[in-house]
Order: sequence, then structure tokens, then C-alpha cells
Amino acid sequence: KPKDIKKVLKFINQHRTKPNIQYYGKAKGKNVFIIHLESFQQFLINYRVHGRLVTPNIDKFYHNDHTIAFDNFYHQVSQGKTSDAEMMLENSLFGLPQGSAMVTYGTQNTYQAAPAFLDQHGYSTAALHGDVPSFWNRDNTYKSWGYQYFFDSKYYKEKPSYNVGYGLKDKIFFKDASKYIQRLPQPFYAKLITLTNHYPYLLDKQNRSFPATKTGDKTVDPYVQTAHYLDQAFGEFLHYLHKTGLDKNSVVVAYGDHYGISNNHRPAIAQLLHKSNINSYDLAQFQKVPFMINYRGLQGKIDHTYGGEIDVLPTLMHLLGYKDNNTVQFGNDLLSNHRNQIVAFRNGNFVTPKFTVMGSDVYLTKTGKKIKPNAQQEKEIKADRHYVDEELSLSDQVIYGDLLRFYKPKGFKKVNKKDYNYKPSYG
Ligand code: GP9
Ligand code: MN
Repeated sequence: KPKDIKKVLKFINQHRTKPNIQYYGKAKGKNVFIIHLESFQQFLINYRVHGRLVTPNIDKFYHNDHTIAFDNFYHQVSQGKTSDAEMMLENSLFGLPQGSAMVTYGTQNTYQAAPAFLDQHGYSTAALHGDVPSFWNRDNTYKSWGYQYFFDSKYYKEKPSYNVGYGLKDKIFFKDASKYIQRLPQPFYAKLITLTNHYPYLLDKQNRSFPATKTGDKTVDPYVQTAHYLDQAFGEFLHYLHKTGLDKNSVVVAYGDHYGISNNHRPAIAQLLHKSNINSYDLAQFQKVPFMINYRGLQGKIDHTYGGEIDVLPTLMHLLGYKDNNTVQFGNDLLSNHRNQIVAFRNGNFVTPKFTVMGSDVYLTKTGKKIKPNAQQEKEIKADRHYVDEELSLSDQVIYGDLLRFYKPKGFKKVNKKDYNYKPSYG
């Protein structure tokens, strides 16, 4: 068993990417905000309903002079949804093919996660979320990941009208969260997980300031309404960062965790995308989510590299100036110049700049044209598939076998879960 980690390290060492000197360490010492935009898909960017932008604040942030936004960035979650996204973002490990790794392996396993690492480099760390702490087993998993603080639903003002769907409404959440953020010693790493833009997209009347779409699919139509509300909440939070000057010394990372509209709604998706029908290529494209990095001094652009949630942590670590030569992370730095750009979906399908492979269907990624691969293409696809299968299976082995307990990277102190207590009386 202990030797299984060797196989993993061999694979990872083969695929480690060198940082891009243009970005390496350029955000050193800054605070980090991870803003989790619930169920937020890339198609919403610049999307209009009856001529009106659904998410004007996020659009503006996407195009901001100091934002690098990735337009070929995919969610890679499976059944673990939000929890899979969290696992990838903070560990660069995939969620599992079934269930949620945070639920099944969050409590017992050893992790070398972002919060623990940053804590050991002088950061204070906090997760903030307006749902009960047990959801997705966060209260236990966050200890394994080394979060110093977890400000769950108990920490915010309670009134029945403040909640909708899974918990606290995003505007109230961001506003209330600010009082905890204010008290975090700097530099800090703070993750804020939003909620309101979650299926079935419920919203109270006074917050409904955007018309639902009219596809006739009841589970799809209110999506833009809660997305609009999330956008307003996000806008208010950016305003707060500006007012307090926190925007001057903070990196703001914002991302959509996964689709809001599942593949079961093809006719509605077709209408939303103004297409007559939807094939598996369109569905692959539909799994894009925004990924944006913003800080003062960053020269903004739309970056077309192909990547996904697994790549976030290596990207962030390089920006913060931490050399990655001994971590167990399956992603690679999105800002690096020599990436393989193979994006694995959790079911083994994948997208590269050349090919989109969905089951037995192969498309050219640039045009969406369906092809019957020639011998040369077949060879490339086979190699891509091999990489995808290997990274998914090795990542699973790390989690199933709790392999990080056998690995002691230099400069990283093992997390002791007993050091953490998230009860409000300790807060
Ligand atoms: C619950 C929230 C929803 O706290 O994060 O998770 P999801 O259903 O999107 O996985
Ligand atoms: Mn989610």
C-alpha cells in the first residue's frame, strides 16, 4: 500500500508544468477570495433575455482590465456536485465516479489541501457558507483540509424570510460574511460559497427583478432569475471590497461550480442557445463554467487555454509564488505555456483543443464537426484517452487508499483534525 503513492508521484512528476515567469509570484502575500458561484454556467456571460443582460456585474468583472477570464474552462464534477468542485479546487484531486468524496472520505483521509498549506505559510483561512455545517460533510472535511474557521449558517442573522431553498439568500450572506472577513488577520484565504442560484431556483417575490425565460420547461425557466439575483449579490460584494480597499491587496477568484441545467433538458437548452437541436458536442460545450482571476496589477484578457476545476490550485499556487515540485496535484497551471490541455470529464469523456470525445462520438472542438477519425487522429485520441483514464484512476486511488497518509512532502506539516473546532462559542 505505501508504495502505491510512488505510481501516483511518477505520473504527476511526468506532467508537472513549469510556471510562467510573467505570472509566477505576482500575487505573493495577497489575500485570496474564492467566490463559488452556485450552478453558474459560462453561457450566462453576456447572455441576454429580451435584450437585457442577465448578469451585468459578473460580465463586467469578466471583462475587467484586471481580470483574466478563461473561456474554455469546464466543470468536472459528478454526483458530488458542489463537493466535487470543492475537492478539485482545494486539493487538485478529482471527485469520485460515484457519490461524494467529501462525504465518504472527508473525515478519515489525510489531505494536503490549500487551506492547510496556506496556513503553514502565514495565512488565516476561512470557509463561509449559509447552509447547515453538515451538508456534504463540510464540518468534518474542512478540518481535514485545515480550515481554521468555518462560518456556517449558525453564524448569520436568522429570520425565516432570510432563507430560500438551501439556506441564506446570497445578498444577506455576502453582507453578513463581511463582518467575519473584516476580523480575519491578513493575509487571509477566504472561500465564500453562494446558494441561491440552486435548483429549483426559488426566489421570494421582492427579489425577483428579472423575467424568467419562456422555454416552457418549468425547471429551467427560473434559472436566469436566480442567476440575476446572484449577480446582484456578487456586485454588492465587489462594491464592499472596493469601499474597504480590500480590492487593493486581494486576489479575487470567481468560478461556476457546475451546470445549473442538466442534460435532461435538451429542448429547453436548444431554445436558450437559439439552436434547432442539441447533440453531444453542444452538451460538452454546455459544461463550460466561468473561471476568473482578478487583482490589481494583473493585465486582464480572455484566455483560451483548455482546462477545468482540477487546474485551479496549481494556477493559484504559482501566482502566490509557491513552487510546485512535490505536491500530489493532478491539474496543471492554466497560465503555464506548455500545458497538455486535456480536460477530463468525470465519466471519461474529454475535450482537447482538437477533439471533443463524447462516448463513441468524436467532434472537432473548433468547429463542432462530427468526424470519423483517420489513423493519425485515432492515434492522438488514444493517447489522450490513456492520459484521462490514468489521471482519473490514479486520483481515485489516492482517495480510496488514503494514499496521502504515506506521503510527507518537505515543508508540509500533517494536519491534526483535533486542532479544529467550528462551534460558534469558539468563534
Ligand atoms: C449546499 C450546496 C449545494 O450546501 O452547496 O450543493 P449542490 O447541490 O450544488 O451540490
Ligand atoms: Mn453546487
